[in-house]
Amino acid sequence: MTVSRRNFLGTSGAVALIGASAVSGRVQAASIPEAPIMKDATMQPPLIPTSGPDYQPVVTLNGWTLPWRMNGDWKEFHLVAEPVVREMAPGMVAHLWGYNGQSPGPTIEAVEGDKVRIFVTNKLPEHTTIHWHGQLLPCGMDGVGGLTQPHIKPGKTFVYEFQLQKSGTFMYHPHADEMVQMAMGMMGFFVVHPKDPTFRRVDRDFVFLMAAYDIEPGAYVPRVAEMTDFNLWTWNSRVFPGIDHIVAAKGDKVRIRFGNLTMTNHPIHMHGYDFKVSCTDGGWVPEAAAWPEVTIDCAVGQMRAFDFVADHPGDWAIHCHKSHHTMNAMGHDLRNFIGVDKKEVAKKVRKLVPDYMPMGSAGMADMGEMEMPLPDNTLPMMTGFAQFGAVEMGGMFSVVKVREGLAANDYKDPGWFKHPEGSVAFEWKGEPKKAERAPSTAFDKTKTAEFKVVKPGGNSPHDNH
Ligand SMILES: [Cu+2]
Repeated sequence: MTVSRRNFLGTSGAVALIGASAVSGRVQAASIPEAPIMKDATMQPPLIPTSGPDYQPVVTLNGWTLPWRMNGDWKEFHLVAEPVVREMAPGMVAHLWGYNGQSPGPTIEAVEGDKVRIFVTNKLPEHTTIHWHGQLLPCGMDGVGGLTQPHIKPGKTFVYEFQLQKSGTFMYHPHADEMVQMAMGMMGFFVVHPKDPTFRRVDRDFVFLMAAYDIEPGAYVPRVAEMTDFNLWTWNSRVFPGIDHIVAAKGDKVRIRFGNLTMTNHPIHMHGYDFKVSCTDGGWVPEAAAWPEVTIDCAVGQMRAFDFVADHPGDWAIHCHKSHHTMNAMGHDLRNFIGVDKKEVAKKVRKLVPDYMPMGSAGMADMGEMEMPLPDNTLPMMTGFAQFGAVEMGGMFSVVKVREGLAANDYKDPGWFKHPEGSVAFEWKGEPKKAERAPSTAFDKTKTAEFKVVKPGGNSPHDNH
């Protein structure tokens, strides 16, 4: 793991400790646990539990799980809220706010019944708090700045202590200057595993959070005041082709869990399978009631998990079904030029702008293949290549790769699917048939159209006035 550790026993540690003891008299420890940080957006192997009940740990796409330490019967974690640099896909980084070096922050994993103590150190230039979305806990641990606790001022550390009442799918995010702090990328996943290791157990369990950013081409910092017109739709603050593939062995029971902290809903669609909706942030859907879907909408502030048995090998697309959410930075005021002959106009424009390229006369697919000059730190609107050519996607798109014979906990990219012979759609190369129908007259300009005019109040049989 490329985790590095920070030492909080220096001067900042002393300040942080005063902050912590001022809030909770119950902290037995003389020291704050170390806060591991992550330097890059590489998926880390699942953190297999070494004590307590057994469980199948989750895999965070392009992310990691926060290590903890035991202190008596408390599981102790340390989150640091701070400015981070997040690579959104190779070729583009964003200057965001997050936790422990990345946005989203590390995934927190624990077990139903655990007593968790979470230290939160604020290294942002403004105050913050953390709300534990979906957890049942004492009101004063709920993390709503001003309402349930004082804000955590810059440089201070607060302590949250609560016992995990139930297993399930949760998240954490600030409840202070929310519009700015969530638009800057502050969020993280929180998975509580069942005490019974066999309950709804799967072999592979993937998690991601959805966030939307508005980062102008060439810029690094999101425009936080944007309400609707975002240009980067992300899973774990990554866009296609930068989002990890979801790799599973044939026959595995697989769970995919996600939460939505954007400003709009995301219908998440997976190809090749039907799946069962198994869990929400409110709890487990009883197995007999888990309903089948191929697309599950996730509204703002909701979380969803679905389960399937990976019995169909292949490279199966998984994506948001809103077509504008599978694109990267673009202008939204493009005209539709389909059917327009721009040749004459292009000649004139090139006298002024020699590089001018007329586009869009036959759709926009040419943008998926073309290498246009882009501003620095900007991703193409439609991009990515697979074994048959340009994928013409961006944003919320990835691939579920199901293969035979993968070892347990092997999440390495297995490459593109080797299709069985004769199982790929193919070009028909026979002789074209002679036209059997009469040519259409629908667009024949030589014929005049006939219109029948019915006078208002006339004798039309449909007139019932
Ligand atoms: Cu979407």
